[in-house]
Amino acid sequence: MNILDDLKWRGAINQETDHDGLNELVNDKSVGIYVGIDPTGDSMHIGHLIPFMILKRFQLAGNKPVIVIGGGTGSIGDPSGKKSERVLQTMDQVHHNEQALTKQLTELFGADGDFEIVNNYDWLSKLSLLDFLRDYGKFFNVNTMLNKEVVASRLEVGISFTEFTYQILQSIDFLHLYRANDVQVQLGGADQWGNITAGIDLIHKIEGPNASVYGLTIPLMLKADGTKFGKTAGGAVWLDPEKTTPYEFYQFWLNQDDRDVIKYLKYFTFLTQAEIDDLEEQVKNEPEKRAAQRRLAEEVTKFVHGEQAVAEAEHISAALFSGDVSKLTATEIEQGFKNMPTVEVSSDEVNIVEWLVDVTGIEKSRRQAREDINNGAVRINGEKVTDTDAVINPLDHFDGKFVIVRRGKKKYFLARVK
Ligand code: 485
Repeated sequence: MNILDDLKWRGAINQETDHDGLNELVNDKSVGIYVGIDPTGDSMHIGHLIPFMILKRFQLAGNKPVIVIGGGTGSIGDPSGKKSERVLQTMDQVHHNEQALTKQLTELFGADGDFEIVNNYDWLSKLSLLDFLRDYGKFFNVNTMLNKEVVASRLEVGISFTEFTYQILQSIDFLHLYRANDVQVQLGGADQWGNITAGIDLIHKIEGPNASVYGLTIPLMLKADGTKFGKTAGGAVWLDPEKTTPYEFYQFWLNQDDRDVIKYLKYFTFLTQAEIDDLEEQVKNEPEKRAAQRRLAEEVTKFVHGEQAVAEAEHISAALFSGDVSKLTATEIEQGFKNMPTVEVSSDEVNIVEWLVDVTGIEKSRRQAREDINNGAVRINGEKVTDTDAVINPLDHFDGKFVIVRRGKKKYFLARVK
C-alpha cells in the first residue's frame, strides 16, 4: 500500500495542499520531507512524537527526513495555538534546549538510514534587517497574514510585531530547505497549516508557480472521554527518562481506554494493518486481557527507550502486581516507586511494630500494626511477616538502599535508607 493511503488508514491526515501531486511525488522517487520543532523546552513529549513518527514512516518508505531545530524561530516563538504573547527565552535557554532536542531526535532517527538535522539559527541569524525586508517581506501581503487563523484569533488580545513575523521566518526555512536540501514537503500538526502554506506561497512567488512543493498536516489527537491527550495527573508524558521514567511511560500506554487503544496503535506503532486488525478483534472479544494495550506499551516504549527498558518495565509491573518485589534491581525500584509514598529511614535495626509506627509512620498505631501483622497483611521486601517480634534490618536487601513495605493487597511504601 502506498504511504498516503497508509496514513489515511491510520487517521493521520488532516489537510494536504494537493493530494494527487503529493501522492505522485512520494510514490515516484525519494523526496526530502521536513518537520520543524522549536526548542521551547529541553525534552519532547508524546504530542511531538506524532509528527516525528509520521516522518519516520516516510523514511521507512524510502524518503529522506530533514529535521529543523528552530534555534532561530525558537528565539521568537510561534503564536500558533497560543492565546497570548509568549515570554522570550534567553539565548542560553534556547541553545541548551537545542542540544537536548537534537540528542533525542538523533536517537529516534539515527538507527536506520539517511536523515539530517539542521538548525535554522544558522541561516536566520545571518539575515540583516534590510535583506529580510527587501528579499522576503516584499512577498508577504499583510492582509493575507492577518487572515491566517493564528493571527486572526489573536487580534483582540493583541499580537506583537515579533510574533506576527513568525510565519515569514518559517516560510524562509521552507525556501532555504527547498534550495539547499532538496526538500519538497513539510509536515506538521494541524496548528502548522498557516505557516506551511505561507512557505509554499513564498516558494511559488520566488521560484515560480511550478515549483513542486507540498504541505501535509496531522489531526489534533483527541481522546474518547474528551480530556486532553498526553496529560496525566503528573503532567505531560516526556520522552526524557529523567522526567518520565520508562516504567511510567510504559504504564501510561498500558492504561489507555479500550476506545482509544486502536487509534493509538495506528499512530504510535509500526505494526501492520493486519496486526492492528487482529488486536482490534481481541479488544472486542476479550477486553479483559488488554492485549492491545500491552502491545501498545511494548512497541512505543521500545521505540523511545529500547528493548531493555521494556523488559524492566514488564519486570516491575509483574513484581508489583504479584507482590514478589524481592528480585527487583535498585534502578527498577527507583522507577517503579517514583510516585509511591516514600520515607527516609536510618539503617538501625528496629522491632517491626515500632518501625512501622514510629520510624516510618506507615501504621497509625501499635494496635493497628499488630493486627495487620497478625492477619498476614504486611510484607517486607516481598516476604510476608506474621511475627510481631520480628526485627527490621534496613540493610538486608537491595544493596542496603531500600526497604519495600506492602500493606494489604495494593498499598506500597518505599523506605529509603539514609
Ligand atoms: O521551519 C520551521 C521552524 C520551526 C517550526 C517548524 C518549521 C516549529 C513550529 N512553528 C512549531 O511551533 N512547532 C511546535 C513545537 O515546536 O513545539 C509543534 C507543533 C505541532 C507539531 C510539532 O511541533 O505545534 O503541531 O508540528 C512537531
